This record gives sequence, C-alpha cells and structure tokens, in this order.
Amino acid sequence: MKLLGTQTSPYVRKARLVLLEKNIAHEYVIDPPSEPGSLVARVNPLGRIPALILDDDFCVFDSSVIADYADTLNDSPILIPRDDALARLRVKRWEALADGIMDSAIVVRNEVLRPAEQQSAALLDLHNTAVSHALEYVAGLLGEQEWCEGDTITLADLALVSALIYLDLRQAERDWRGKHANLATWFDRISQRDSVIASR
Ligand SMILES: N[C@@H](CCC(=O)N[C@@H](CS)C(=O)NCC(=O)O)C(=O)O
Repeated sequence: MKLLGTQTSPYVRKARLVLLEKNIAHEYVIDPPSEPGSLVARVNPLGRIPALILDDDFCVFDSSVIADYADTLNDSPILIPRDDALARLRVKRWEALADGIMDSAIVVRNEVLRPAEQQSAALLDLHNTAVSHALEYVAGLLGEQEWCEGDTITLADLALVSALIYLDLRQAERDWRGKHANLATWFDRISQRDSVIASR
C-alpha cells in the first residue's frame, strides 16, 4: 500500500503513526495535492491528503477512516478498542478533539497566509480560541496519566501528538507548554517513540 501525504500535514502524520506503530509495510509518498501532476487528485475525489492506496488501487480517505482500517490489519498493538464500545467511543472522542485542534490551526494558517488587509480578525480569534479551549480541555482530561486513554498507547495518543507537532510548526509563539506542564511532560515522553521520531 501507498500513503500519499506531506511532511507537514497533521492528518497525514496521524495516519502514518498508525501504520508505523503497527509495523504495517507501506510506501510513504510525498505528494502535495497542490503540485501539478499530483496523484492525489486522481485517487481522491476530495483532493486531500492523507490518501491510502491499497494494493488493488482502492483508495482510502480520510485520516480517521485510514486509522480505523489500518487498525484492523493486525493486533499489535490494538489502537482502537474493539470489544468495549465505551472504551472505543472514548478513544474516538480524543481523536475528534485532536482533529478539531488541527482543523482550527489550519484555518488560522490559511488565514494568515492571506494579505493582511484581507484577514478576518474575527475568524482568527474564533479558531485560536477554539485551539486554546481544546488544549485546556485535553490537558484536564490527561491529568498525570501516562496515556490519553487506558493503560497503553491508543489512537488518542497518536492523534494528539500529531496535533501538537503541528501547533509547534505553525504556532510556535503559542506557549502551550507553559500553560499545560502535564501535556508537555506527556509530549516529551511520546516524542521519544520510534514512530514519532520516524514521522518527523
Ligand atoms: N478530515 C480530513 C482532512 C484532510 C485535509 O484537510 N488535508 C489537507 C492537508 S492538511 C489537504 O489535503 N488540503 C488540500 C491541499 O493541501 O491542497 C482527514 O482527516 O484526512
């Protein structure tokens, strides 16, 4: 299988971390959708990354669907609980929180790339505030736990680290470590995993 993406997309990183954590063989292809001749436009009608092309050319998108699918391919580790509906819901809810941080950070990124006089202060404020509230919320949920959910790594951890790496990349001025020391400790620990190192 081939994973199409870029080095900066947080959704791509999340999907890639799932493949790496589960040791699923794949070719990682850097393919920015905006580049002329990008394969993405041909395989994903939405023109977005990540796109996972299976060996029979079937294309899987978006990152949550890729993560869900990839998690069924083997059990080591199981990243999305299968039998316990509530545990599964909780992991997917973490993923939604992390994805929401990514969504808002990307709105901010796209807005600040526009000429200053065309930028909407209200839009920037809305999405920056959403990121701040979500960070406060996830820091509260995490507390001093080693993992976001339960006693082992799950998709929740992979989604959250992907969102935070993106914030560091695009909003370096945001002092989330200063406000949420527990998140910083958790981030430093998970950043030492081989998968996270390989994804950077
Ligand atoms: N909800 C989607 C979001 C994917 C997405 O928006 N990806 C962005 C990159 S971060 C994209 O491909 N944008 C189109 C472009 O870059 O031209 C997912 O989780 O996969």
